[in-house]
Amino acid sequence: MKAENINREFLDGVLRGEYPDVYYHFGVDSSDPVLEKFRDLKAVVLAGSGERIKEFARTWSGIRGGSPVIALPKEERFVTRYCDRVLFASHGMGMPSASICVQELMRMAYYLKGGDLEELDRIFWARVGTSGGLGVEPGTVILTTESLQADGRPYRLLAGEREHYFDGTFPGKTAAAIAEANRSGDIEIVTGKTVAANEFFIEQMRRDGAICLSGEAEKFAWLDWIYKKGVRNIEMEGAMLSGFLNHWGFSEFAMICCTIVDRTRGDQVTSTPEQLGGYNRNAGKVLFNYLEKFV
Ligand code: R2B
Ligand code: URA
Repeated sequence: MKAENINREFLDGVLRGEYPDVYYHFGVDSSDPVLEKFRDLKAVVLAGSGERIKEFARTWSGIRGGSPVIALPKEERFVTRYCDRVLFASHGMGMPSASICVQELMRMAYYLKGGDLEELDRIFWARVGTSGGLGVEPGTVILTTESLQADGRPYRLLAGEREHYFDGTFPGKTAAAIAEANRSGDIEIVTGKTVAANEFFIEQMRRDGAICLSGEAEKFAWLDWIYKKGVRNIEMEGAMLSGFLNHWGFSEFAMICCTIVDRTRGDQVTSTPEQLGGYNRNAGKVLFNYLEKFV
């Protein structure tokens, strides 16, 4: 862990009991007794939608012999479930939403582990989601090696007038371990870079938005440019996720995204609900095959 990059000035005051930490978007604070049940936390699994979180928690409970599922009460922003050492949380769509989720979960994790950096570093983080693929069949699962913004540069944020850049790489050994845990399966898995766009239409160079700022040639030039950089899918949270987790110094995290459309063939997501369900299940299976070994 990178102790110097964790805001211990604030977080250690919580541990000393000087004030509680309010995880506002989750509707609890650090003094809430429900958190005592989360002390064994070993993995944080993130997904965009609350329904997927509920389904993941049910699946994990089934795998773990009906282990109880605990919910945090507030579901207005993020849906949360805890079951057998895994905290499942939805993050909404896009980096502004997901960054709130990740920061509050990190504060919670720090509190749960009493600020013990070795314990914290044993936590595995994963985002499981959907994405637009580049030259791969829908349903393919992409394991991300590095996530970049749409201009090919890493995630950055403004801190006042200063632009802060984050490291978007994902740990190769975790991606390799996930691939290994799925070696005997029938799901197509590809490793590659991921573009995390700030928007679904304009920044992903779609031509079917209500605003279209790029021509067909420009769109394909961009798809070709990112493909040549090693990008195999496009989504909306990965660069922030790896950026923050690298900043704090975590060693084990991953992004596992199914593709639901091949952007080299079209912009609209025309798959049926059944097909989409199947694609999502692929990403879930890849996660659980690894979680069963890890947790
Ligand atoms: C994938 O899918 C969502 C947009 O449909 C977004 O949250 C993402 O990253
Ligand atoms: N999510 C995205 O952000 N883009 C896609 O094309 C599909 C899912």
